[in-house]
Amino acid sequence: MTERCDLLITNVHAATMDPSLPGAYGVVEDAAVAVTGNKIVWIGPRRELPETAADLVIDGEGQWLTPGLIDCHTHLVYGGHRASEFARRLGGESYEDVARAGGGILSTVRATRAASAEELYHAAEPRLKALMSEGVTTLEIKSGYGLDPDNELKQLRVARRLAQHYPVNILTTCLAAHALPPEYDGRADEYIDLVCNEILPAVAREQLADAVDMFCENIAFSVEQCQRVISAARKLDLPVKVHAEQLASTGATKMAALAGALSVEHIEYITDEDVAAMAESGTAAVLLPGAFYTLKETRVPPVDKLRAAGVPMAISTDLNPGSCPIASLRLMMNMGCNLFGLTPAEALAGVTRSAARALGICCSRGVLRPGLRADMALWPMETPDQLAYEVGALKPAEMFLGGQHVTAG
Ligand code: DI6
Ligand code: FE
Repeated sequence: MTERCDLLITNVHAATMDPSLPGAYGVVEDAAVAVTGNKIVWIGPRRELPETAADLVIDGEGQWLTPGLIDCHTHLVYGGHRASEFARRLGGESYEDVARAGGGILSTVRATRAASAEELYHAAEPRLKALMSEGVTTLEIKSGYGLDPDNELKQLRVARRLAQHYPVNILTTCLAAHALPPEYDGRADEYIDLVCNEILPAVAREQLADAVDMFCENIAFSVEQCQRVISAARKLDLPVKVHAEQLASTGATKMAALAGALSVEHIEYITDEDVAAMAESGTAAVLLPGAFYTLKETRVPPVDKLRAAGVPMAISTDLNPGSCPIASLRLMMNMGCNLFGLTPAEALAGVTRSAARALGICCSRGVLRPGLRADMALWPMETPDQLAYEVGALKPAEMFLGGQHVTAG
């Protein structure tokens, strides 16, 4: 009997990233992939493909098919820029010095509050296009530069609007607990009350966020304050993520793992005990080598220990105006290898399967497997190692979002 499907891609090699297939990339050589609706319905060696009739057949010409890339941690909706802060840091001031002097995140808060939704939307577009042009089909966008009900909602609405106008999946995260706004100076607990009692409920009412994040750090919020934010998120049925141990060891990672967080992010300063807690709770690690590079950090996250403990390691841009104004997920893959010691296959897992874990969407994305979304990129390369090795010239030849052909960026 002849099977039917909407789209059939043949004559490709597939780096499925399916851990149940052999090898670090889960490779199927000389593969075929059948798609019906927005899902993959068959994938395997071409010679095993049942007789299939398709509305559209694409000859992949021996190129490589991968899951669409996932950038699981960005702050790409913001006003202004921080080029002058960059110059100050080059002159010797640290990121913390600048933040404590009222610059840093708070200077972007001033610019974001002053910008209209329309202005924020247009400022975000080139960043989004840059990510998409490199094969990104899913990304996360955090708020955190509004720090009051109106402006946090404004940022999240802009992120939702980008998703309506661009062929890309966008998950949004409310990061209202990112920094203490100036009007709450000296009253951090009262600001956390505002986050828990007003901002998060308003965000949930409008369904503007898929998750809640917080910056648990000496220059931001304490472990106890973050625990309150987590409880408020739980009451609203929102999963949590935590910016943890980027600049110092604080206990944030262990607290987040015990609270069942989806992911902890940055984590340069975590301990062995933290790694064990993450392995136990299934909390993913999100590694952000671009922030490490930009801030000229010297302490690397304990990749060997995370690997040995089987903790999924995602890699992301952290795209933001301060610690990583770099809109390239492929460069982050390269930095993940060169700066943090990942293998090229771990780097690809970090922007596919493990990034999906960090976003809580691994049942639908991040791997090429029947039943999952047909979000895919086709690359003119000879080996998937090239994705972490080359930056700049290697771009996807084709991209598919839910089985639909999309034009990158
Ligand atoms: N950690 C980061 O790397 C970003 N936010 C955070 O909590 C930086 C945000 C910024 O500097 O604007
Ligand atoms: Fe961040």
